[in-house]
Amino acid sequence: MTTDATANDTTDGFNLLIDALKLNDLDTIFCLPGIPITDLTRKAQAAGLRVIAFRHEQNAGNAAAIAGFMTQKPGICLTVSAPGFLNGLVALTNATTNCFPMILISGSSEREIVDLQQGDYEEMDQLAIARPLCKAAYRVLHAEDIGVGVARAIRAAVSGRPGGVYLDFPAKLFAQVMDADAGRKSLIKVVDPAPRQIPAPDAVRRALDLLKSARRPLILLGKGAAYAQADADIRALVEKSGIPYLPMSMAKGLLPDTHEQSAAAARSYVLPAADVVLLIGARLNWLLSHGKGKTWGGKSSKAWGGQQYIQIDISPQEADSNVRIAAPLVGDIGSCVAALLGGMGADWARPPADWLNAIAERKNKNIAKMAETLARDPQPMNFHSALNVVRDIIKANPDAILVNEGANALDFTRSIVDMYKPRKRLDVGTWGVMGIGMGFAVAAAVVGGHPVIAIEGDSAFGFSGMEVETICRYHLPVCIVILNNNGVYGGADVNPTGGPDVAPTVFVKGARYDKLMEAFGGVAVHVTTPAELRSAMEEAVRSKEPTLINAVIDETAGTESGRITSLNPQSAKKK
Ligand code: FYN
Ligand code: ADP
Repeated sequence: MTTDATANDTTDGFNLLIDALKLNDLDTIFCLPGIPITDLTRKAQAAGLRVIAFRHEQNAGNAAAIAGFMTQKPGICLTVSAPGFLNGLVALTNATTNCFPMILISGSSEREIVDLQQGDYEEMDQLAIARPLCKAAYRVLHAEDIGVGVARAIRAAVSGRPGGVYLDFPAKLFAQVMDADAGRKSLIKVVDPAPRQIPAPDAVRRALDLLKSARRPLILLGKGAAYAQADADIRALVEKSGIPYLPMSMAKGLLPDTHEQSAAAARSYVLPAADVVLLIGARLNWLLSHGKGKTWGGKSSKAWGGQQYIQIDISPQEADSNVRIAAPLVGDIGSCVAALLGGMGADWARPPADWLNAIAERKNKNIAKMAETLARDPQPMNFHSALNVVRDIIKANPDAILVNEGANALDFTRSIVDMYKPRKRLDVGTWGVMGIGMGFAVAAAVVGGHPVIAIEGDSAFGFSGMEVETICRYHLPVCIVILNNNGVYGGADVNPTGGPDVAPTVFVKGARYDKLMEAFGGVAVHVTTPAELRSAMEEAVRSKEPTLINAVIDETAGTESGRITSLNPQSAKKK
């Protein structure tokens, strides 16, 4: 027992949970202290765990989720009961949607009171509420079951399709005492929590035959491919096959975005034009037009159709979710990619030159158009001129971790800022959710071991901005750049009534978010030009000091919701 047992060689729920986490190499807890877990946070820190306390549980949960994505070990989020649990539940659900492994542990009311609805302090049937929103949910009532509970939660979080797990700890469990030796024996060190899932040889053969038959093949890399940490084999598969690839946003960097086989700058051409698409850890959901070019209005565009899909996924039921999958390859990405590589003879033919040339033509046109836009230097700055600086900073610091959220701030960063290494771009993911920024930034700094650069829309930053204090408190190497255009999407809307209230999407004009960092002792910078932005970012990366840069952006720049403006239904004719 690594934690001090009580006098007559007994242990308790506090120590059993701490020891179960340590036994399974889970050394960091993201939390917000309060009833009934305050003492647990103190004991965990005293036992040598890293305890990172936040200002809102949603941010602690997001931190745990992205720590899971980055490490393949479930991130641990610890909250108080009821409202704290509910705040953490948003992150747990988002983690499950994104296939990030995390465990939300919440204190709760005693069963006998909850089940009789007798009106306890923060009474809530948390287990019942969590169950439909996460991958698995368990409650532990007895100290001798804590070892099993933690083991089940770990295995559920990382085996198969990773996801979020809820672990319910009624308050009295923490103080339950048991024999220390029996306690030691009750703990479980999980063996092989995420077992390899080897694809069937006939499925590998089917996939290779279809890929070999393609005239216009395309490889699509999703965040599952980034999570799998099979980086060398994935790169080998792309390069050996010679097939163009398209990275989804969190798969950027699996191969450098500047790679000659990247088709990212010809996205709208390659997706409908490809005849065989190899999906590696990517779902055919809204981000991929459901595999049929489904426009946001629900109509399928004529350009799509006729594609044949090969889908590598650890989830057997993912195939056919949107369109027919001609060659499902079920297994873990590492095993599936290795099997494909093993089956590709030395004589594997590269794709036809006309396909590669057609892609190069469109790619070069878009790159030239982008270069022209990036070369402009408007005053006030727009997204392009500011992000042209960020592009250079990331190129000079490829190990830096980029956190990104917003609408225009997200979409323009995705296409302008090239990534060079895997798992370095952390963003809004499958749900497109706002509010992940500071939780992701804290976790990236804590577990990533490199400086973090968070590129934030001013609206997006507002969801988790109070964690600037957390970033300063732990003195984390986080540089926050707020692309401040005075509102949600922009600051140019007006109240049509002419009344005193500003339009719903408009913020305080000229807000100085940098003052927030000043309030907590970090480095605060206000910039209005690319040169000022470059200098401030270079200093932040050099100094590794918590920094917030308030970058003034033209309030008319950008569109409503960025590249998904059409998702925001608008009245047929503007009044
Ligand atoms: C991409 N592009 C480039 C480059 N990279 N041109 C030049 N150089 C480079 N490096 C081109 C690309 O070919 C596209 O042009 C265009 O830029 C956009 O590329 P992107 O962003 O990859 O593609 P697209 O069509 O926007 O992707 C659809 C999408 C994406 C839904 C996957 O928009 C997305 O992930 N959106 C997330 C939205 C979200 O979650 N928002 C959060 C909250 S919204 P063409 O090929 O000519 O089309 C709150 O309101
Ligand atoms: P993106 O949004 O980047 O397209 P998605 O989140 O839609 O990515 O898809 C990720 C897919 O990867 C999920 O279907 C998930 O089941 C799968 N996945 C995650 N980890 C692995 C793994 N290790 N092996 C195989 N598939 C995986």
